[in-house]
Amino acid sequence: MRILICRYAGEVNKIAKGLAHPNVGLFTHIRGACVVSGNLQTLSPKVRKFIEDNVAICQPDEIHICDGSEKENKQLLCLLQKKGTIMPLTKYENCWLARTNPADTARVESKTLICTEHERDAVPIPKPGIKGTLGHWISPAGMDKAMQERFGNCMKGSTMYVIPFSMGPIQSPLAKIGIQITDSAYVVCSMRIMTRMGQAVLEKLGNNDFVKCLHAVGRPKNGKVEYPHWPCDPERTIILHKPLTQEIVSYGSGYGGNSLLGKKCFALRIGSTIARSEGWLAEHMLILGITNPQGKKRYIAGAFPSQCGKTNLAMLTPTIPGYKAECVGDDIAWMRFDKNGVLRAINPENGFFGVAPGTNHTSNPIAMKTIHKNTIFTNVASTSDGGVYWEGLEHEIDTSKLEVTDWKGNKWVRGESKTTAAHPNSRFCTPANQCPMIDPEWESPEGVPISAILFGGRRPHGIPLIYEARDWKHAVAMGAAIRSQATSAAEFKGTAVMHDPFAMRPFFGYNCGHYIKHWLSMDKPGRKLPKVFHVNWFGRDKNNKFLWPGFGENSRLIDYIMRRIDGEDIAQESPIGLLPKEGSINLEGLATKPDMKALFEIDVPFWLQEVDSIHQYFEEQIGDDLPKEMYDQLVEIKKKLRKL
Ligand code: GTP
Ligand code: SPV
Ligand code: MN
Repeated sequence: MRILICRYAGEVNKIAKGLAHPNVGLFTHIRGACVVSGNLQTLSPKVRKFIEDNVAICQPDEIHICDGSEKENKQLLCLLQKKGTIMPLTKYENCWLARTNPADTARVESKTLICTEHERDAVPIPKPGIKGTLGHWISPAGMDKAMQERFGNCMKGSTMYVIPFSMGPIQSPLAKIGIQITDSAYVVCSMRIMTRMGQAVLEKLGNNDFVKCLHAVGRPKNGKVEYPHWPCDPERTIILHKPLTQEIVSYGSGYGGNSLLGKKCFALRIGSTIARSEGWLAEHMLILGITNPQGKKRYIAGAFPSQCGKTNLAMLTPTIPGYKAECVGDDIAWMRFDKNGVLRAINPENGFFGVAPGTNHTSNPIAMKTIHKNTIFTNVASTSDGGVYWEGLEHEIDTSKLEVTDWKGNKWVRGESKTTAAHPNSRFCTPANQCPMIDPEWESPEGVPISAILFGGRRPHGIPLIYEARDWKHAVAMGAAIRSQATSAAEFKGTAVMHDPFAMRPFFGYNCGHYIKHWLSMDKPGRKLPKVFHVNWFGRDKNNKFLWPGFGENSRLIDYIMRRIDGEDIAQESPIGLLPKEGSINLEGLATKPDMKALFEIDVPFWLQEVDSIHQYFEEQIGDDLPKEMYDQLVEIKKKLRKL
């Protein structure tokens, strides 16, 4: 591998000096910027204009139109290594570690905005005196101003990369194409893992429209770049979305959802607006295939907020005999009813951008098998033998025999250092097709049929392990009422329980009330609506210990769900929905029997308060934009609770 790196390093040098180039003879300049890779002449007029307009603003020195090839990838990795942005992890095959500026480690929800003419199209208007929590709005003039203040000359001295990418398998009728402009080679390499990227996408695109994505890492106004290997501008970071023109503009951050614009910005925020107008759903959901001991296969989708277990469930290793799980996607699902009334889902992504801490051979052996080649790790710790380390690997990596360097680059000693080795939002970016349990249908152009949807959150108290919606309206209310503890996936500190409707609070591309109405409208004659459940793996006992073992043991609930899909009479009425009848969850083989009473207790005072806070939240945050059916559902639950 080292020899290869040197060879490509040589090529990069030659290119930098203008001595050689793969497309020598096709050199072109746009407003003074030299096209160092790719052929501008072959681009459609629309793509060309998009590039030219942004070159005029950003003033890069060079333009690189990405072809997505292995060779290009190696050149960029080599360049990143030379700049000190990434370092090779020699214990594995083609794996890399990036350490970010410590001020750029997560999504910034407070600086993520939706741009529409009328505020109410983007966000619900909260009650007077209440601060809105369901997204942020910016006017078209405000967006123009924000861009003017940030993008002028922002790529001076840098290379502008042009990334053609497809969300969804390129040939799928459900796929959508975007072009991302960025000045970060790290983003290019990550987008190559997370999306289908390169020349094939341009060919599919033809002269059609595409989602326009502009990204720049930015520089602080005072010119002081504290971490030259990871330039960014945390103070002026802004992530803008204009659904009308299908534009995404992101400035100031190189991290995750802020910079890999195909993911949350396109597949969820712009995606949800396209989905509404075309009659489908763009959701923050994993997709899992399950085959039961009788050989019957079903697919299940699940919406849990960030850092609440989607990747882990998507890579489930069932502990109960006879079950087989296969993974279609771990974060995003695009779903639509087909002409037979079957809800079909595709995973628009091509890789996993998964949370590292907590991942180990016991909790997620599949992820561990996926990430040891062709993976970019960000903000994990490294070991002196060229490996990675994070919280959760204590029993697998003997750090007493190794030197550990924490995510900030400082020496770290287990038991002595006061800080964590890895950042809690440190991640692996790894190709989906390396996952040993990837579903044979994961790239199916028409999508996989969905039989059940799970909603869930991280709730230490009061919320049962599983309960089922009675009907579609109840199901929609269940999604709208999701609450979860804050995690480090965004800028929040602490673990306060927050409302997170449909696990989409940070990702709505339009007014949440209208979104809920759209969900209600899915109930049309002739459609086979999936069964809907609420799950909570995160209940805790008096000693703050998890009540449920979770991870592979969640297969016991998947088994229950499969049997419910088959119509087994194993559920019973309760005020909040259908609960499993006693003894209907298979606990065979569990060394320690969980406290099922605690896991399923309906504490009436707790639930009355829960329903009240949801009601208050709906009124204060969504008001008249919330379909009346949602309030009716809450009233109904309250009536039933009072009868207990
Ligand atoms: P995003 O990528 O941010 O959208 O997160 P995600 O929803 O994919 O969450 P992920 O599966 O990465 O899990 C987040 C954290 O929750 C990790 O630290 C896991 O170890 C932990 N976790 C996941 N599943 C379980 C579970 O069943 N029980 C417990 N106790 N923890 C879990
Ligand atoms: C999430 O926060 O839900 C993620 C990580 O999946 S990011 O890509 O940064 O949005
Ligand atoms: Mn996510």
